Amino acid sequence: MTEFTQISVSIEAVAEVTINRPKQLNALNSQTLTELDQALDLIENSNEVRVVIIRGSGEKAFVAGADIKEMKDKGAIEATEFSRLGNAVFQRIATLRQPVIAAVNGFALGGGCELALACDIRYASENAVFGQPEVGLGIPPGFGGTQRLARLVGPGYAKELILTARNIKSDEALRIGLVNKVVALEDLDKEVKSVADRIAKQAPIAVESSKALINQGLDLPLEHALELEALSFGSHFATEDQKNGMEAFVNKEKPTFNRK
Ligand code: DAK
Repeated sequence: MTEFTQISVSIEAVAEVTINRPKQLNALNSQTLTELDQALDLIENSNEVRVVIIRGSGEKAFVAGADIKEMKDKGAIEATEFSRLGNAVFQRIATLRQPVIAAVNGFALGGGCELALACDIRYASENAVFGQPEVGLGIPPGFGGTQRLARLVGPGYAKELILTARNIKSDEALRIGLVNKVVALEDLDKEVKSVADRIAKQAPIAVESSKALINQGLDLPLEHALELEALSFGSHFATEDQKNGMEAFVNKEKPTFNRK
């Protein structure tokens, strides 16, 4: 386990990143974002990590947003730098080669909702609350909320949530497709670990390619995206994982995958 001042990260097949500012409801300041970036360095450079879980510490919040206390006195240049840092870190999560799962307990507001949106899969506890309260603070969402929320739940719901600054509970978040699954708080870690373990057992190169293909394809015309898929598909036939996976199926055995 590597402990930074506000983030801890364990590097193993299922890596766990915890945001550790429970008294401030895990609000993200510049230090938290910088440490998150450093945790991503460790994950990206590890040959061991297959999947990542991000959670907030304590039972009250995943992340209650960007740190308003730190942000409120920023000038235009500092605010732009803060926004660039946040955007770079969140984009890094979204495009990280390994899949990232958000385990959302309690508040996921503003930058917290945007952090969950940057992840690939979102599981929430029944007490989770999602929202983009920024317009009530005099700013638009700044860490990708206007873009990723609209892509995930559609422009209608995204506009309603962002323009009204209304918070929603986990049942509504599930209904509009903002989260994949809602479970009791006491089951959240177990359920998230179970989906992470399942991903970690699949062929790693194929998992990484699938994440990248879905992400990249959504920004391309279908024709180009399908060609990208075909090229990626073909390239997997030069991997040991493909040989092992198909050989094991034919021999009615369990495959072993070595990310080769
Ligand atoms: N920032 C800083 N401190 C926060 C915080 C936040 N976002 N949220 C909570 N805290 C702190 C509280 O100030 C309090 O600290 P102390 O007073 O004890 O020192 C402690 O956490 C506990 O919070 P409460 O006492 O308020 O707890 P309650 O249960 O009464 O209320 C709450 C929980 C989540 C409803 C409430 O704390 C709340 O409304 N928090 C703010 C939620 C919010 O508005 N979040 C969105 C922040 S804006 C951009 C970059 C990024 C962004 C935008 C632009 N660019 C640079 C362009 C993102 C913006 C945001 O995320």
